Amino acid sequence: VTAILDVAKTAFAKQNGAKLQPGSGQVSLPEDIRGKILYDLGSKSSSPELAYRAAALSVRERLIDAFNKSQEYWSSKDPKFAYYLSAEFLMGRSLTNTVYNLGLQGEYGAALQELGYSLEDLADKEQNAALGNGGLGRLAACFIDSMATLDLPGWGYGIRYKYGMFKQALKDGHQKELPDIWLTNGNPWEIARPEITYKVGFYGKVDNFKWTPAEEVIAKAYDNPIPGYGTATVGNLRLWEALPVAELDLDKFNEGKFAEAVEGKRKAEDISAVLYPNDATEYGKELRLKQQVFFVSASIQDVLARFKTKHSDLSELPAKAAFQMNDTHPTIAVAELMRLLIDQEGLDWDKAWGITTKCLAFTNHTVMPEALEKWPVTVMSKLLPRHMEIIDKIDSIWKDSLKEKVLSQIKSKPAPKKAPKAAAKPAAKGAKAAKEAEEPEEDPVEEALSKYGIIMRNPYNKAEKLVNMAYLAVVGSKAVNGVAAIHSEIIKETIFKDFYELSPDKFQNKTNGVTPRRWLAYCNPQLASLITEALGSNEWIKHADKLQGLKKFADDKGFQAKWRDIKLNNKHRLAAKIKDVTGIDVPTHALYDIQIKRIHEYKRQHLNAFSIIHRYLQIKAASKEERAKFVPRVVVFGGKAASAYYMAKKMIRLITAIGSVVNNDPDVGDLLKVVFLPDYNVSLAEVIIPAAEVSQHISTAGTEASGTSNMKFQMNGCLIIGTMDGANVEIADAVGKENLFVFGVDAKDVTRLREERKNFKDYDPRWTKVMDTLLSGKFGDKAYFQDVVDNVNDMTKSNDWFLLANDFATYMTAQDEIDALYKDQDEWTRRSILYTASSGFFSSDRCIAQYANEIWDVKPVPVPAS
Ligand code: GL2
Repeated sequence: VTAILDVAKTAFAKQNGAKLQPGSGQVSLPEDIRGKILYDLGSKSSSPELAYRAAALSVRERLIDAFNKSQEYWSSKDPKFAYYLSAEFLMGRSLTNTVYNLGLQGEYGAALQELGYSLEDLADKEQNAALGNGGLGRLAACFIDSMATLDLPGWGYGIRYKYGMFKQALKDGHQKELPDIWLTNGNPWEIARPEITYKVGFYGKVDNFKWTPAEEVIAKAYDNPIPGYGTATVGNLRLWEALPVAELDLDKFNEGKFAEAVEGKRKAEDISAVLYPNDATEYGKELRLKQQVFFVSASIQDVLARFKTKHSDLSELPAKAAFQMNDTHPTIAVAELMRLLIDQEGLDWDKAWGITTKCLAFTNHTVMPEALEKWPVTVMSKLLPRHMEIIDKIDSIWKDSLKEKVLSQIKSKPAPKKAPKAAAKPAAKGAKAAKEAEEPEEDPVEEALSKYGIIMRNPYNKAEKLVNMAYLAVVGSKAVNGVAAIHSEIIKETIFKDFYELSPDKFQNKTNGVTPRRWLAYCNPQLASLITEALGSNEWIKHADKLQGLKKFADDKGFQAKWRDIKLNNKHRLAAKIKDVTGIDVPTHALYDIQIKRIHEYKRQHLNAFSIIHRYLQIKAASKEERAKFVPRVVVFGGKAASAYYMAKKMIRLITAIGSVVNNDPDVGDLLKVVFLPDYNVSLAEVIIPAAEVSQHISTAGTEASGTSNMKFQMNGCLIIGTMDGANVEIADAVGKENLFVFGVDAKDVTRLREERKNFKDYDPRWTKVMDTLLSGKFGDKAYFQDVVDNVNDMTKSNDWFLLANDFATYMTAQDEIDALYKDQDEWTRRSILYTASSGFFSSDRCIAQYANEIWDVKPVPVPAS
């Protein structure tokens, strides 16, 4: 059949000049691209935009050929698949990544040159696919790259948002959000699958376990082929678009009510319209829950449909499918898989539960309480009545199973001297205690069980009940993991303590990783060539542990000089970008100091900003001779603030306000520049990271689950100033702690310090000066910055929750160490080489191999190269 198809394809191609297959010898690549401009895009003339689209369409054909082969091969072998369920996939651009992963850079580079373009210039014309907020979404993108590269049968499943992460502009130094209209020119990297659709229901009634939804939408599939590197394997990211069951309400239409006639369509399409722009912060909107069940239901239905084409016994499902739930966002999967197995497949409860708890696994990505989703029972019951019924039953069976244990615990405890109620609430005082004493006494067993409850009381409003999605996930999963060693320990001691004590074996760690393709080989091509030359091969791109081989060059002066030259070239590229975007001239001989990540109080961009104020004051106070000794710095910030996050938005304004003063002060000149690069995204990161010399990862210890940009900076030989938080701890282990600029309190001390700080008065004089300067109006509107200062400096208004004042002194010491070390360029470069050399562990290939072996039990199935 394939042979016949090939003959037919060639015959067809011969009659249709422009449709000839590139790479088959039938047509040259430049002709193919020209043909695409003419026939697919309908233009007789070319432009960089058209050339990008034509080149992408041309690459797409190669990609689809390889994709079809891979998927057919896997289907014929029927191995176990991993399904990565994620509300976010922050893919960025695809052209360079696809061309390089397929090994076509030579061919396409030459063809485009013949047409008068370069691959790099055209790559710049592509829209970023920004279907994610930050680290969590980008991690998902790195993971599917690694799955394909490691030949692991697996797909990503998510939502095809019409509008991705908002675009950020600056207006008078304030963040302004603009819609991300990324699909206007079409998306050459996706394949629409109108034949693959599923229905997803909402609302309605449950009668004797039978759910009749009041509203239904269609989920339509779009496949995004994911090419592996150095392999024939091409994986898949299947994203769902929400569509109405019926385009029009004909009755309304006939009545002339045209707006009402399309109301249902609009409501359905709303589900996949926008990505919620919240990163590790509050969600809580009903539409968000709709989005979650929408993509989870479609994905599980899809997996079951494929499974059933080959198997009839559903108890084999765990041998064929592993679902990884990326944070709480897809955890409704626990109830949805149960529902499908029971209501649609006719399984009994116990059998369905056995299958569900063998198929699902859960990753926690944050301990921020506001990001651990909890849905009001009222919302869940209304939107998903059958799911709520199932969750109720899971909760009660779960708690029943713990009753005996709890009873024996109660019996083994000495009997309380006072009434049990009073003993259980030692903190209650005065009127509050009196009110509580009036409340009916709770059964002690029930009370002891309540800490395990998937359904819980809202601690701020006892009348309200909530579904704790993280607990649902823990109970419904075979494995639970954190994303860095310290984070995985913290979740066992804090948010999941009671669950960990019940089943310690369920808890694992999977330290995050990033793909060395995008984040070193492709974004830093000169460094990649130098590394390949030094190591004698480019195997490190697939086996990042081979980067270790660079260690022996760390002291080699010749190698150091080449290493530095490349950094300087990358700094020139970034300086040009800064000039282009902001109009600010930055010197390339200065130290490039970068902090790029979502703007958040816990990430403490304001701590960085305060240290810049201190530096500025020092420069101002210095004599001419003293000024000559300063190490010039360019401090670059990038990151978006959630649109409703008041303080984060003020932090942006703080940075831009400092920049406008510092950058225009003739006393300062080239000694200090402060840049806020608007609209931070994946492509911008690809320019910034290779140019960075020091990067800041300065979260309050215990708050950043892992961080992943720290790994990207490390790979690119950028030194790190950071707290002992998230993956910084493991980076310090790998590089040698003495080679990082470490400061700040340890995570174990944070709770105590937060308590003690209520009486804190012991401010560092440099800190006080910074606060005073800010409140003097030096950086503009002092009233505007009053609450920024109050938040960290006024213990009567706030207790400096993120411990900025506390960590300021050690932070300044670390900053001084940076300046001192930069004067010794040989030592600086030696460290830089060591960073890259020790970054192999932080490859997402290592991380995904661990998921595959230790959680999914999915084995590589390499697709034969044809
Ligand atoms: C995050 C964490 O904040 C971040 O530290 C971590 O690196 C990533 C990936 O594991 O996950 N959690 C979260 O909710 N977002 C993150 O980026 N948005």
